[in-house]
Parts: sequence; structure tokens; C-alpha cells
Amino acid sequence: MSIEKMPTVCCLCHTNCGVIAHVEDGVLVAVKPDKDHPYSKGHICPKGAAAPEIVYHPDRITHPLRKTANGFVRISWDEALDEIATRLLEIKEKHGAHTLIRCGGAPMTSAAWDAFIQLTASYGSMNFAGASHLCSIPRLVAYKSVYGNSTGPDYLNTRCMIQWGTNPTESRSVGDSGVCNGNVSKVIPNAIKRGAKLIVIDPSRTKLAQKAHIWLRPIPGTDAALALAMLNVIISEQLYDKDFVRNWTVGFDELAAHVQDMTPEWAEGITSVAAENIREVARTYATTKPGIIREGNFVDQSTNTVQMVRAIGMLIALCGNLDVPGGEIFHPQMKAPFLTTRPEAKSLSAQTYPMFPIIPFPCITDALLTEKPYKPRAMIVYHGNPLMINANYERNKRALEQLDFLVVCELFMSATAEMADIILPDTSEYENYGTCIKSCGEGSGTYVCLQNKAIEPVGQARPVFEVEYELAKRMGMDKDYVWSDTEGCIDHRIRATGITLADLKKRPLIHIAKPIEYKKYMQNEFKTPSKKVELYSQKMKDLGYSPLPIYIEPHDIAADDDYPLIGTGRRSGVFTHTRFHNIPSLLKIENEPHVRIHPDDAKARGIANDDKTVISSEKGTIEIAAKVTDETLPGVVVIDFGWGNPSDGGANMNVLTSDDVRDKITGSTPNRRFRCQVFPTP
Ligand SMILES: Nc1nc2c(c(=O)[nH]1)N[C@H]1C(S)=C(S)[C@@H](COP(=O)(O)OP(=O)(O)OC[C@H]3O[C@@H](n4cnc5c(=O)[nH]c(N)nc54)[C@H](O)[C@@H]3O)O[C@H]1N2
Ligand SMILES: Nc1nc2c(c(=O)[nH]1)N[C@H]1C(S)=C(S)[C@@H](COP(=O)(O)OP(=O)(O)OC[C@H]3O[C@@H](n4cnc5c(=O)[nH]c(N)nc54)[C@H](O)[C@@H]3O)O[C@H]1N2
Ligand code: SF4
Ligand SMILES: [Mo]
Repeated sequence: MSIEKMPTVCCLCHTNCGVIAHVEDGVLVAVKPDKDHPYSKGHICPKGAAAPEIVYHPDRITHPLRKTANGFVRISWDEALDEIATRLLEIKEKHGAHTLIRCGGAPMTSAAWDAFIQLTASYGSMNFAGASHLCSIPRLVAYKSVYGNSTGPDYLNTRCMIQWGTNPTESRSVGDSGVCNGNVSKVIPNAIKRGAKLIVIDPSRTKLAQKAHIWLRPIPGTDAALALAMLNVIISEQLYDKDFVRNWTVGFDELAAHVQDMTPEWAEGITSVAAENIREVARTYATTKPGIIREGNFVDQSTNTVQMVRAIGMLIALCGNLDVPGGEIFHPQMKAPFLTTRPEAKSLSAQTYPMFPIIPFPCITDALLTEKPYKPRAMIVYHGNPLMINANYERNKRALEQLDFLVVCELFMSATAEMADIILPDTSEYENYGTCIKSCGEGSGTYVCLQNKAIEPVGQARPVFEVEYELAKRMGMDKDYVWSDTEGCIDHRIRATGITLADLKKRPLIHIAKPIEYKKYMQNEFKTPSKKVELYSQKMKDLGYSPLPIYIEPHDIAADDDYPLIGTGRRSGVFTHTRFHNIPSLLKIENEPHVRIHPDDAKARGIANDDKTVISSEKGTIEIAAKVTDETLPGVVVIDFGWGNPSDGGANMNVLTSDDVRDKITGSTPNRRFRCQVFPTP
């Protein structure tokens, strides 16, 4: 039998590398890199290559399952769909449509964003939650408040790159950059070869930090002070772009007065980064133009996320690096309205977090436990593992136990799926069509690409949009649908691009953007209330937030005798979040999670490399092996994030994290900073 080779994109992380699915006799036998893909250029990582293991894993959920007193039992699709429709209609009747929550995760394809959105809206609920309070959206809120949108870096023309709390060697995938997982795109090394400066701001000595011309190591959670001190230097030394400030900003005088006392010496006391190094970085960034600043995911998970990122946005704007070659570019965005009905219903958190577009999951935890503003009754989880990834695992578990009805659509028995009443088996990315719309930092702009259907669904797995439509029919809501299956849904979703699924089947990657235009604000202005870059935001003031960016002390700043260490987390290139810790070829590369601990801290506790340790925080305790290394700062321990699903037996770092104190604007929780103590396992 010959092997059919089908171009597609890997959807196992956000990078979406171009790959070739090798199919023999209807079986996915291998996934190989696509050398002709314009951005990933023949890169594949171990996860991508492990796709056949993932698709045919013996633990794949391949039938609808119902929870019974004796565990999960297989049921037919009709039984599953009938039961879901009946229960949801009962709940609506008894408690109201607003008590349904749709929860997602960190989607790598459009389907993963869209599934069950229409159903939830047609039902009458605008309660959408997911991981967004921990991922990218806090940043988006911040950049919107400063200059109307977020940007993508122009690596090809840049002369200075600040990589701020991001670890592209292992992860980093924000669709705009293409700088991820090792060599997927060599944009950073290539820029260095061309003479660009690399500044890394990261408490850990990552591989990237080792390549940096300047490396700053702030104490986790203190970066806002660093950014404000950089503003202080750039303003007091008049290193900013005066024409841009004069013509395109509001609030410069207020900002200048505000940061006047926020000197590098002030920030040194908070961040432990030497004042002279803060000055050097501020001067280098302001004078080596054009420059980019790529902030990583650490900024999202903080009690001061929006104000910290606003300060970073102001650095970009003040130095004249917005929408210029080699700077931070506003990429054209496709408007893709998905909902065909938008009930007037408000989301559960619309009043608490008016600037945040979806519900921060901790609000749902609160509502389940306190019944305020009301008690959610039902939840549909798609492509997410909310029990594992939110701060304060124990509290989340107690909260999810309060639901009357939980439906989880999954590939595997995740910790969240284990709590479900009904589990629906989804098709994997190789068993169904999909699309990714991406913009790339290498100059050629936005493109749409095809996630190709390479094989038929495994077992009884069914494509989610078909399932959603079947449910809508049973609930009398199908009149709201302009599609009834995956193909129809995709065409509806991408119609604003002028491309159809049929086009993509012929040509799996189609660019939809014109060559990049710079300084678009000259014609279009900035999408802020004043139409300028807002260094002072009246809108934020009106909402009761600081109109100027501020440093807010981490809630656990005070030294604590019981929990003297600061804990934070890291991602591994081998896994994605809570996924793949059951895949044999990946476990050969990393077979258990670790805590990285500085030799001084390890010695003081009698901990040697590979020793088992017990880590406790005020929220819980985990057991995990130690890696003794000076990669991490003294006093800071770094835990591998994502382990702890029932199938992997590893430790979940979110047992230790806290949701007590949150970012005032987005409800984000400090999943990257908590106080803890580490002892050797007795
Ligand atoms: N402490 C700490 N917490 C964190 C973070 C951190 O750095 N530290 N990071 C945060 C961030 S940035 C994010 S984005 C979140 C991630 O949060 P999530 O996105 O919720 O985490 P995942 O592990 O990716 O969960 C995805 C689930 O979907 C399932 N799945 C995979 N493919 C499919 C599919 O095709 N169909 C269906 N139906 N299901 C599928 C997987 O089996 C998995 O159980 O975690 C956040 N939490
Ligand atoms: N292999 C793989 N790739 C992934 C993912 C994955 O789970 N696995 N997840 C995807 C997702 S959803 C996301 S959001 C991205 C995240 O990708 P990135 O944004 O690159 O985030 P991380 O890889 O977690 O790296 C964060 C870095 O911030 C540093 N850091 C921690 N605390 C602080 C602090 O207080 N200040 C500063 N300055 N630095 C700090 C850490 O040491 C770490 O090096 O990766 C995506 N790509
Ligand atoms: S980096 Fe790996 S997991 Fe991510 S898209 Fe590429 S091959 Fe897939
Ligand atoms: Mo994320």
C-alpha cells in the first residue's frame, strides 16, 4: 500500500508548524516536517512527531461516557445527546439560561475557539470562560488601553530585542512571532547575526538568557517597577521620540510627573536588579532603534498584570517603535463575527471586570461556592482543563463539585473530565478539517491555513460542530445556525477573508494580507477614546482604575518564616500545558516534573539533585523531585507546570498557587508567584 502524503498544520501547540501527514491504508503512520512551509521551514518538535501515538493512544476516549455510581459507562451518541439536551433544558427552565457556562482552554485552531459558542448564546447565556485571564487577554486589555490594540514584532528589520519573561526555546508561540520551540524559526539568532542587540529580562537563566547581550534577573512579580524605572530614565534623560510624543500621545506631562520618583534606585530596592543595569537597558532600548519588546506569558499571571503591561506599552510608544519597520507592527485583523445571535444577557462578571471580555474563571469558582451573583448550574468544557490550570486546585475542585451538570468534550480522561456527568469523544486534529488564521513576524503578514482531515475519526469520536448542531436541533435552537457541520462552520468563519474551505483544500496556505503598511495611525489614528496613544487613560480613571501605570506590591511581599521561598513555574518544550504526559516517546525525553532549586537553598535544606522534596504553600502540598541548579535565583524555586492529570501521577503546581488576591482589572491570579517552603521528603 502506498503512503498518501497530506499537507496540514500541527495543532499540538500554537506554533502551528507546517507538517505532512503520512497515511497508509487509512492509518496515520507518521507526521513529518513540511520543508516548503514558509514559516516553520521544515521544523517539527517531538510533540508534533508523536501525533500518531497521541491519535491512537489506548487511553483515547472513543465513546460517549456517562458517570454512574460504578464509574463511567459507555453510552450511545443518541443517549448522550438526548440526556444533555434534556438536562440543559430542565436547568434553563428551573434556574435560567444564565446558569450555563461554556469553558474553553488555550485553543490552537479556530474550532477550539468556536465550539459550543453558538449553542451557549442561542441558549441565552453569555457566560464564556476559559484560560484567557491567564493568557494573552490581560495583555490585550493593557495594550488596547494604551494604543488600541496589540502588535507583532518585525524581527527582520529590528536592531534591539527585549525578550521580557518569555522562554521561546521551550514555548512562546503567540501567532505573530513564529519564534518558538527551538529552531522553528531562527529569527532571534538571525537578528543577532545582523547586529541586533538582545536583552533578556528573566529571573531564570534560560537558553535565551545565555545568548543575551544584557540579562536582567528581577525577583518574580516585580517587573512593573522595572518598567516604570525605565520610563523614568527615558523621560528624565529625554531619550524619547519627541515628535511622536508631541503629535501622537496624550498625558505625557502626567506620566512624566508620575514616574519622576520611580528611579532605578527605587526599582533596585524592589526588583533586586542593580540601578545601573536598569539604566543601561533603558538607554540601550531607547537609542538602538528600531526595537521590539516581546513580553511573555508571565505578565498575564499577576496581581498587577494590566498596569505592568501598560508601562511596557508606553516604553514601546515613547521610543517611537510603534508601527515602524523593525518595531512593533499593528497587523490587519480579520473581523470574523461568529455569533448569529447575541442575547442581551450580560456575563456573570460584566460588572466586576468591565474591561475584560470574558469571565475570569475564578469568578466562576466564587459563584459556585458563594452563589453570588448567582449559582452556575451547568458547564460545557471544550478543549480545556480548568480544574488543573487555575490557581488553587483544592478550591476549584470544591467549586466544580457544586455543578448540577458537567459535560466535557475531550480526547483523554483529564482531571476535569473525571468530574463530568457526560464525556463526549472529540475527533483529534488529524480526523477533521479546521483552519488557523495567523500573522507572522517575518514580514509577509496574515495567512489562513488548512488543518487537513487525514484520517477518519477514531472509534466513535465525532467532529464537534456536528455534535453541537445535533444538540441544537434537540433543543429547538437549530434555527439560529447558519451551518450544520464542520465544513459549513469553517466557511462561515473565514468568509470575511474571501477564502473558502474548498480553496484551502487546493492550496493549504493562503496569504490574506497586503504587504505590511507602516505608520497606519497617520491615516487611521489609534483606536483609543482620544485617538492617540494614552499615557494617561481617562477611561480607566472613570472605571476606578489608576489612569497611569503603577507598581502594586505582590500580595505576599512580606517575608514569611513558614514560607520563605518564592515559587514560580516553567513550561517544557516537550509538553503543552497538562497534555502529553502519557505519551511514551515524550516521557523518554522528560519522565517526571521537577522543582529547580538554587544550590544555596538546597544545601541549607539537605537536598541533593534528584531527591524527592515536599513543597508546601498556604494552599497545599506537593511532592516532586529536585533539580539543584543555579539556573534559578537564590530564594526562588521553579516548578514544571502542567503535570497532575490522573494519568500522569505527577505533581500539579496549581495545588500551591493562590486565587485570594487578583488583578483588579482582569481577575488574573498570580499563578507564577507564591510563597512556599521546600523540605526533603522524610
Ligand atoms: N501555574 C500555572 N498555571 C497556568 C499557567 C502557568 O504557566 N502556570 N499557564 C496558563 C496558560 S498561559 C494557559 S493557556 C492555560 C492552559 O489551560 P488549558 O488550555 O485548559 O490546558 P490544556 O492542558 O491545554 O487543556 C486542554 C485540554 O483539551 C484536551 N484536548 C486536546 N485536544 C483536543 C481536541 O482536539 N478536542 C477536545 N475536545 N479536547 C482536546 C486536552 O486533552 C486537555 O485536557 O494554563 C494556565 N495555567
Ligand atoms: N512546548 C510548549 N509550548 C507552549 C506551551 C506549552 O505549554 N508547551 N504553551 C503555549 C502557551 S498557551 C503560552 S501562553 C506560551 C507561553 O510562552 P512564554 O510566554 O514564552 O512563557 P513561558 O515559556 O512560560 O516562559 C516564561 C518565562 O518567564 C520567566 N518568568 C517567570 N516569572 C517572571 C517574572 O516575574 N518576571 C520575568 N521577567 N520573567 C519571569 C520564566 O523564568 C520563563 O523563562 O507558550 C505556548 N507554547
Ligand atoms: S512546535 Fe511542535 S507541537 Fe508546536 S506546532 Fe510545531 S511541531 Fe507541533
Ligand atoms: Mo497560554
